[in-house]
Amino acid sequence: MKDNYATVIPPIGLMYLASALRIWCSVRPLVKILDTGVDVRKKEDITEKIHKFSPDVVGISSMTIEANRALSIAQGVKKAKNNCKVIFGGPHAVTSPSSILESGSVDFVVLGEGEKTICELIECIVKGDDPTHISGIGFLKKGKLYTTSPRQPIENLDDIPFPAWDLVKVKRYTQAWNMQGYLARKYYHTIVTSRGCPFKCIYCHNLFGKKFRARSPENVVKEMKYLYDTYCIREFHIIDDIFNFNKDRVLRICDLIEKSNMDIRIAFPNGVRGDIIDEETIKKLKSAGCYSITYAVETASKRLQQSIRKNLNLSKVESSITISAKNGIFTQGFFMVGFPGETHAEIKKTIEFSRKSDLHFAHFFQVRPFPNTELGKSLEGKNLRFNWEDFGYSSERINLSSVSEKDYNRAYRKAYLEVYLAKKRIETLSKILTPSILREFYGHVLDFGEASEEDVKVFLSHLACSEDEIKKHEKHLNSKINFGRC
Ligand code: B12
Ligand code: SF4
Repeated sequence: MKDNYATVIPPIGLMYLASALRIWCSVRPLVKILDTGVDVRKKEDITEKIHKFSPDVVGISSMTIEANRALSIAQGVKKAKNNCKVIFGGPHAVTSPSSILESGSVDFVVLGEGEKTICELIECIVKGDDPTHISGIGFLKKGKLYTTSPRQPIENLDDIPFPAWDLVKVKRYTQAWNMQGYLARKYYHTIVTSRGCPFKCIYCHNLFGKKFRARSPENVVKEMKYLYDTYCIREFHIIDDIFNFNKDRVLRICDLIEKSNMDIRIAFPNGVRGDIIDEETIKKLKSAGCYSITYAVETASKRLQQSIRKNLNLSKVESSITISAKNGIFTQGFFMVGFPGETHAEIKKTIEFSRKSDLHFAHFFQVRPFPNTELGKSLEGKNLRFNWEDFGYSSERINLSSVSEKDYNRAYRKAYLEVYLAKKRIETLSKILTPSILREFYGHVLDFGEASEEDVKVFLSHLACSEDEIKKHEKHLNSKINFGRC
């Protein structure tokens, strides 16, 4: 099951588990996927569906941000069928196994990579065996969390069966909001070509371990070709942890795509490390169909790059952004503000980096310490409020920076104004976005940044379009923005 938030992408994790169960699990269970992002949304309808299907086991996948709803669904499952076993997996299971089990509606948590674990666990449930010998799981023993030995990662990813596309409505995800907000082609699908990342960012959830494990280029392109031929998929979003860790593999994937004669577009909504990619690779990606790359820069402060252990080489990533943009690739950047002890000058440096860069779009996030990450652990015992009940996008942030609450929130909102009111960005975006999308987009940016009338004038003065269009933009923005706040 997947929760429903603004962005809904194919539940690739569940699709992998379903295939593994069909092929690897000796009890050959009948498997269904219920995606609460696109199939059913209301809790009552979900419970109703479960009641009708009457499963022996329900597996739930959830990120931490979706945890509340996932747990209430688990509760609904137990109400619909009390003897149904509930297994909880995905990022939140790793983040907070105890709280999931203590909710009373979940029997097992699966920690990390799930294909092998789910098969063994289902076999164990069917046979009524003792689960303590199954690695990679957690359950309550005498009311306390008991975790078994860690699951060894699957060494050869080519061994994992392809995701069970037949269990979801593949084309329907095109109608949902995807990770980058737009598509170059009508039908797209996500694809995972590698797992694990050797870097050590302190805010990372480290789901797939520190060893980079990669599918062979042949296996990756075989999957693409299958989706191309069977489901008319013409665009792929690659969502690895670190797709470009091995340059030769990237070049080989590009070669095989070109040889396959598939007419496709490729986007990287995440998973490309900006300081280890070079011009040759960027050009090669472009000729294989890549039209969009998102670089996670996070902070432009060298001190913070070290303290968060991302250790990104800032001048290299800056140049990768420029090379990508020059090669006609749409470039986006992710930035984080509010790291422990971050100063106002450091926040400004990050904003300035994104403003001056050749990025088309920049996204800013406020740092949140998740339990069980290095960052979360370093703050344990500091009496920080962490309210699962209210853990949503709009819920209150914890300010770890050295800047006052008011200035921190102001700087965060202003970041958008500073970046998007830069002359070169307005000129570029007004050439590539349709006038109505541009209006809509700037309406949101200016409103979120609590823009003044002066800011709107700056925007209008940098526009590269006709007088008539400028007037239309002005009218739209003036009606959208709540100047009263400023
Ligand atoms: C795609 C993606 C998104 C997408 C879609 C997420 C989704 N619901 O599927 C979007 C863009 C929405 C997204 C948003 C965010 N994301 Co995100 N995202 C990812 C990403 C890059 C890939 C997820 C994926 O499909 N992986 C591939 C599949 C194969 O893995 P999987 O789903 O985890 O499944 C495997 C195991 O987890 C396990 N498993 C999973 N479910 C289950 C269920 C059962 C029953 C069992 C047995 C096993 C099991 O088995 C599967 C196969 O091995 C991951 C990083 C990563 N490498 O996973 C981050 C990640 C999931 N995201 C993360 C975060 C923090 C976020 C944000 C909160 C970031 C932010 N500050 O805004 C937002 C949340 C926004 C929101 N409101 O939803 C964290 C999650 C941490 C957490 N504890 O929740 C991750 C892990 C990144 C990281 N390395 O830290 N994200
Ligand atoms: S680069 Fe990404 S996947 Fe790797 S450690 Fe950092 S946050 Fe995690």
